Amino acid sequence: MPPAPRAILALLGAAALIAGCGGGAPDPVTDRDATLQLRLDEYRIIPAAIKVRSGRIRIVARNRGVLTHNVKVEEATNREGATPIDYGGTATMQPGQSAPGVTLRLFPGRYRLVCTIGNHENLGQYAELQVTAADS
Ligand SMILES: [Cu+2]
Repeated sequence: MPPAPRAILALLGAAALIAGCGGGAPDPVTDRDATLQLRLDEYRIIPAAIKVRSGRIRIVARNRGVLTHNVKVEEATNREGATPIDYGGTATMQPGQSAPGVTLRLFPGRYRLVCTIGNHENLGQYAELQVTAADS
């Protein structure tokens, strides 16, 4: 007996979810009003790739998870063992809490958003932030 169409759709949905998480480089979400609206849970920063214009950038984050989380902006470095430069970020949020908006001034370049609590970053709680020149 062939599987019901509903079951096939559910499988396709699951495959799309898997493809959208972690694997490869996701299409960055382009932010136009210089405010990064982030959602945190175990162990993700959503969206996982963001593009924004350089200048004053506001970070607004909400913890939708069951553990405490934060968001820090770091230099994206591939240098082994190098301590990344910390550009600042939010305070630690309890589950269900939002962080007061934090405004940072970022130059064009590639940055990494990470949660610095415990080993959350190693568990996948990070996002890529691309800052483009203001006139691009
Ligand atoms: Cu975390």
